[in-house]
Amino acid sequence: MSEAKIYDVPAHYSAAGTRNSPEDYERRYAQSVQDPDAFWAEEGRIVDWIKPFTKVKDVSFNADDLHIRWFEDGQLNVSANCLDRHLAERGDKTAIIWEGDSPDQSRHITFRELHADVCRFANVLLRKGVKKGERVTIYMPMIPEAAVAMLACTRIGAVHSVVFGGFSPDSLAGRIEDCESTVVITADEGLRGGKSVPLKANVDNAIRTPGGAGVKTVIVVRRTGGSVNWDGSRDHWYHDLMAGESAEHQAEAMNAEDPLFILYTSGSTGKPKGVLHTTGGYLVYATSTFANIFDIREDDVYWCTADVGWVTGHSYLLYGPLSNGTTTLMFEGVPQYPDWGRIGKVVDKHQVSILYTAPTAIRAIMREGDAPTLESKRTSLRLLGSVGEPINPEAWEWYHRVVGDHRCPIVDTWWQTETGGILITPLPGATALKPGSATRPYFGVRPAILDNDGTLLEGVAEGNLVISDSWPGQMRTVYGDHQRFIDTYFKTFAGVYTTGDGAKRDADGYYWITGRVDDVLNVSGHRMGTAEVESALVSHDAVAESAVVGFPHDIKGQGIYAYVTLQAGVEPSDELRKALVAHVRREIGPIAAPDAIQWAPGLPKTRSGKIMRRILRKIAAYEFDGLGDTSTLADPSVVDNLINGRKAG
Ligand code: 6R9
Repeated sequence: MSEAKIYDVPAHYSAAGTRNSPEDYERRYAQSVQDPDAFWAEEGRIVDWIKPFTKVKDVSFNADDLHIRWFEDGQLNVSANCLDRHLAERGDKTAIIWEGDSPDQSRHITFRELHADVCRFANVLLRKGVKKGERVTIYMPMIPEAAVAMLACTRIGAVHSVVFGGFSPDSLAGRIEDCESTVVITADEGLRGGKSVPLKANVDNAIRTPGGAGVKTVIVVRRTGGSVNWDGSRDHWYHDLMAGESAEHQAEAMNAEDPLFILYTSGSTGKPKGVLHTTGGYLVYATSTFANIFDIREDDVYWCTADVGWVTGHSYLLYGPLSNGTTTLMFEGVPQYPDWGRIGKVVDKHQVSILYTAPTAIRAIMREGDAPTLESKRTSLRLLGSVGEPINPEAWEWYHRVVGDHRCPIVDTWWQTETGGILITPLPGATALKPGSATRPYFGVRPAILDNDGTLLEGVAEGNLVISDSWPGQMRTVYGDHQRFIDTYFKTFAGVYTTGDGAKRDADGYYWITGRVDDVLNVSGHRMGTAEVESALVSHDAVAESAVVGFPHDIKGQGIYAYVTLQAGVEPSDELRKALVAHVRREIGPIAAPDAIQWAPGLPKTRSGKIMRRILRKIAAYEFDGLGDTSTLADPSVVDNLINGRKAG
């Protein structure tokens, strides 16, 4: 990040319709942190309240008296905000564009149609005995019925727990058990890249384990028509239940601090945590951030590629867009099917104006060269977004140059499952961009950098990223384990929310996320972000992707171990290995030169695309036992491959 290139706000972008200018940002940001009550009192009105709030914020980050409450005496309903309030003005507007796995399948669903289906399904759930506050597990592919199920839960005040369709029966059972849900909503099969995913069979298997034993009702959407086992006492077809139901339902008035959903996420230790979000603060935050960060306009077609099983699929595929009355595109498939040009082709087909995706997808597409992407025009795009991991400048530049045709600003949005919405991000029209930097805090967000002793660092600094005060979208507890919530986020440093990420702040006040703090290396007493070394490696022409971990080193304390995936068609060699070491020395400095490079045909990634560094650290350390749970990997066979490579090297 030495001499970062700066991309000013493009002239065409500061034209009419843009929500923020540089001056507006500075003024509103200052106001939002000086008087958060006033700022959020006003911003809180962007959603419809059944009973308006009179209290805005009641928060203490003190571990002995931890409490986080927003808008606590207000009442509202999330589904009513996403649907009912748009019917008068936007009833015939498309709410969801569904693009199937196969390029010849797509559907448009209007706000009115979606409203009717959600009401029907709310009535189905009530008829099945689902009560306000009860937990409902949703294990579904990327089909509109997933949105219907989620919204119907919020309509009656049931708490959804969406489990990503790629998780195994055991993982599903663990999550069902943890939140004690008795109702599961699924599909016969999912469809991704032409291959079917046996969702109903996985649910059956989950229910056979002790964890899943409490399930009484399974509602099954027919997606592929593939054959499924059936237990007539428990299983019901979605279309049968929907057929007889009324499309009228009065949304339940929920208290602002009533639970809205649980989403399980992995921590550094123990079983996954059930991150709990509540109703009012979450919705206000998702609605506000979505509108401002994506600079939303009435005719936008917005596409977030995240699965509904991840937090991005909650806040920025579903709730943020629909609450704003924005058309949201839901894609069932994968970027490489039927070919690597698919993303651009979907953009053209539906005239997408905003594309929000992950660096891992960008690198995968980039690896195939420009040609597949250039088969599409992409002239409808106005804005690009990135989320999930630090984006290396190389991928950023490619995304900007090829996908966005030099025309579209990129919002690199930093946030977490725990934060509910985006905390650090550029605002189009307001923020000059630096490739690889998530730039500046959103309104009301107070990031700070602490050293390991908890001392606050001012100005240009690098250290632990913490957030000094609450924002409405913050998680409220770990479901069923409030102590774990306090211990994980409020004990490391007193009085602040600990993110678990490291960050640098530059002379312009821009934040550069360096990766999880447990990934920061200490080489000969120098701190080194793994993301930084990776970014340097990936900036070499031969490299498609890399993952860097620390490993025990006699002299330096920690050495740098790099796993490198080469571009298609590039052969590994000792010369190339030396060239890469030299390249990193050149890019960052001798201190960053990898001590070892292992060629990696694939990296162990979770199905959401996150590299499991824990495994890579073990392999680098030559510890092949106790690699821990590899069940969440997209392709567990890459691990054996890397172990063999390590032994051979
Ligand atoms: C939204 C999401 C959270 C972790 C987070 C950080 C990494 C996410 C990032 C980013 C750098 C970005 N992360 N966005 N790092 N720049 N723009 O991904 O939530 O799955 O909970 O992951 O992802 O390390 O702590 P989640």
